[in-house]
This record gives sequence, structure tokens and C-alpha cells, in this order.
Amino acid sequence: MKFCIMKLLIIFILTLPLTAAPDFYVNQAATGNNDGSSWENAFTTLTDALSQAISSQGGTEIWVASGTYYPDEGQSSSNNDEFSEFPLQSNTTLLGGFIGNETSANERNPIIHPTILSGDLEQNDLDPNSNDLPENLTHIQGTNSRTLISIGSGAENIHLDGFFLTSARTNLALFRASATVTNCHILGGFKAGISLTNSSTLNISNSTITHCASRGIFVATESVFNADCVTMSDTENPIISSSSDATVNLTRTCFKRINIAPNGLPSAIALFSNASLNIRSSLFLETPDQSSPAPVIRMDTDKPCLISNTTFYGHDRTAIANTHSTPGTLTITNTIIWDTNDFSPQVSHPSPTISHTLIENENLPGLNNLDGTLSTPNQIFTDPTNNDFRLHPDSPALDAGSNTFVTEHLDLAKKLRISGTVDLGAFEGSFTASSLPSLTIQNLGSSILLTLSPPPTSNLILEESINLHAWASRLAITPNQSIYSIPIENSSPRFFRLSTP
Ligand SMILES: [Ca+2]
Ligand SMILES: [Ca+2]
Ligand SMILES: [Ca+2]
Ligand SMILES: [Ca+2]
Repeated sequence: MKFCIMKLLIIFILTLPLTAAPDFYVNQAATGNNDGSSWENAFTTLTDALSQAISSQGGTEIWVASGTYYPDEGQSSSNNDEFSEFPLQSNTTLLGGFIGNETSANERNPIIHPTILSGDLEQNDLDPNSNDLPENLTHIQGTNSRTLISIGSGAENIHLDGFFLTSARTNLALFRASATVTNCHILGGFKAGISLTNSSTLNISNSTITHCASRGIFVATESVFNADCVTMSDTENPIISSSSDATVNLTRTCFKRINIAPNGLPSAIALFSNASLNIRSSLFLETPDQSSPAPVIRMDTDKPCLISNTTFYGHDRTAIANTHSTPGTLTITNTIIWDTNDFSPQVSHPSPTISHTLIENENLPGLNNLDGTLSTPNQIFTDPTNNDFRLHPDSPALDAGSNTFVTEHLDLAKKLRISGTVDLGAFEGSFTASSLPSLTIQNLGSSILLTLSPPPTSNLILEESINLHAWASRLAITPNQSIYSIPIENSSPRFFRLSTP
């Protein structure tokens, strides 16, 4: 009985909404007492709120209204000091995305009301579309912050939710610390998006990492990077570890356009010095041409690597390689590797275990692998040209996997992972695309031009996603109209697809 009451209590606590009121409010537009006690009297800088935070149990929750905040602002800050940063201590919860009148955290919308933490201290970065965010790294100008958010020795129980973190050398740095990041967009890190060192742990979900140079995520010295529903795009080295015993666990993670500049190590994931890797229901898309193509996933490790239900598409290079003298086990299952420009082999390892997998132009023996010499891309995927990697109704990958390896409940689209027998690749189930016109997408900077060919003959829906996981209706497509223009509100990566109403 005691156990049941405890269980009910735990369920009750877990289903409570987010805290009714925070300890401090921040709104750069507030004109009240600047003491953080209400939206009206909100602190106008985040640094002033953080200087009041306590690290003891119970901690501090801070709500931050939409606007742009710099770490060199506030009473104890030094203007344009490149070492200024937002330091977070234990038991801190930061929530962004408010208009500045909400009474519940559930009312906020971080995309419509962006809360931007920016390292552009001198406020001189190029910003042709006036959104306080860089659309590429050439927009970064002058002396920006070295570190935007720093979480130092021993800090834990830190939660960051609903922010844009941008324009610092490193946007988020953990040193012997742990944190949870949700609903954040990390961009314009001109050295790194995120850096984890000295046994740090980061759990990140429903977030994007884009336009970072040198490294998107740097995972060093026994640190752990756990990502779920994270999209990494236009970033030079999305995940890299050069120090010992890092752990990288990726579920429902999407890599798109892997390199922005051909220097450093041009791989989506480069893990060295005994790192281990686990990838599930993820998608790796196109790596622009390199003079010396490195594998999409490049490892030099004696630790195990598991890749399950993952789709690789559009790279003219080896997909996965481990060059260690005594390489760890490599297990690949329920996976599709396609549009490889005939680059062979796709897996480089002395004794990989590959099962229930489809690789272009390869017909691997045994273990229920599919014959990759028989199909064409349009027989496998719905619309690969427009990044729609749901399976075609005729796809040999449908129901061709093994449920044995599946641990995730949902696929990349957050639909049920196993329908009957699990399918190969990142998405479960098929989508009938034969009646849809083809969609051409032109990014014009502040707007996107969509062209449908041939003109649609029935009502359709244009769906939009900033991360390939969560899709929302953006536009009703009517019969016979073939050209549409839609504005872009911020610089997050955007994906579009057509669906039937
Ligand atoms: Ca600047
Ligand atoms: Ca300044
Ligand atoms: Ca901009
Ligand atoms: Ca299935």
C-alpha cells in the first residue's frame, strides 16, 4: 500500500505543469523597478537575474521574455569585454520564449517570441534581415564573446529551455558539469556550438545546431553527449571527439549539409581515443564535395559502435569507418545507405556485423541483408530530392528489419517505431507520393519561393519543420496554383514537404 501511494505521488508530481511562478522575471523592454519580481518589474538584463540566483537546493527559476540579451550588459558587467559570459550554477532553470505577460510556462512559444542570448558584444555583426541572428558565419564581425554560457566545475541540475544561443566563439561550455537543454537553437558558434570537457554530461533534445565552424559539438575527456530529436545542419564538424573515452548517444538525430568550409576533419561524426557511439532512427544527408573525402562517420576507437534504423543519403564517400588497430565491434542493422555515387566500400571495418540492411550497389551475404543492386532511389523513398525519406509504398525496406535491436518507441517523425515488423531506415511506414507534384524550393533570404510541377489538381497541404521531427501545416495549396512565396521569420533551418489534407 505504501508503495502504491508513493507511486501515485510520483505520477502526480510528474504530471504537474511547470512551476506556476518563477523566482525572477527578465524582460529587456520592462520599465518598472528592475528587481525581477514580476513581468512589470522585470530585470532588463539576464546577467542581473543570474547574479541573484542561488545554487542551493530548490535553486532558481528565471523566465526571460523575447528579445536579445548580451553577457556584457548589467550592473556588474564590463561593456564589450570578450570574457563576459552568462555563468550558470547548480539548480538553475532558465526558460525563454515569453511575450512578457504569461502566468504559466506552458503559454510561451520560443519560435514566435524568440529569446536570443548573443555573443555579439559590440552589436556590429552583419544582420541584413534584422533578426539579431547570423544567417552564416561571415555575418560575425569584430570581437564577440569567447564563451556565451559557461557551466563550471561540479554544477548540475541545470535546465535551459527555449533559447537561441548565438554568435560566441563557444555558445555553451560545460566543464565537469551536467545540464539539460531543450527547445534551443544553437547557431553561429565560430569555434564551437557546444563544448563538453572533463566528464561533463549534456542531455539535449528538440533542438537545432547550425552554422557552427570548426566543431558543432566537442565531446572530450570522458564526457557524455546524449541527443534526442536534434538537427545539425551547415556545421563544419557536427560532432567531434579527440580526447579519451567520450560517449555519444544519438536518437532521432538529423545531419544535413555536413560541411560549410572544407577544413578540419570533414566528417559528420569524428570520434577518436576510445569513444563509443550509439545511433538510432537517425538521418545523414549529403556532404558537399571534398577534395579528400573522409567517411561520414570516422572512428579510431576500440569501443563498440551500434547503428540501427538509420538512413544515409547523398554522400560520395564511405559511410562508416573505424581505423583503430584493434577496432571495437561495429553493428549495423535496419539501416539504409543510398545515393553513394558508387563509392565503395560503404563500411570499412575488418569484421562488421551487418544485418537487415540495404546498401546501394552492395549485395551483402546472409543475415537478412537486402540486395542493393536492384532498386532505384525513387522506389525506396517518397521524395529524396526534397529530403522526404519516408518510404515509398513499393519500397523493399518496408517490414524488412528486425525488432530485436529496437529500443526507441518512436521513429524520426515521432511516429510509432514498430508497425508490424520494423522498417529499415529512420522512418516507419510508407507514404503514397505518386499523386503529389514535385516541389522546388528556392531560398531568397527573407522569403522562400515554392514551385509545384505540374500544377496540383487537388487540395494539398504544405507542411513545414525546423527539425524534420515535428511537422506543422504551413500553407493550403489549391488546385492549379503552382507558385507560392512565404516569409521566413528566423534563421532556423527549415524543411518543407507536401501532404494530402
Ligand atoms: Ca560582433
Ligand atoms: Ca556591448
Ligand atoms: Ca540575421
Ligand atoms: Ca513496418
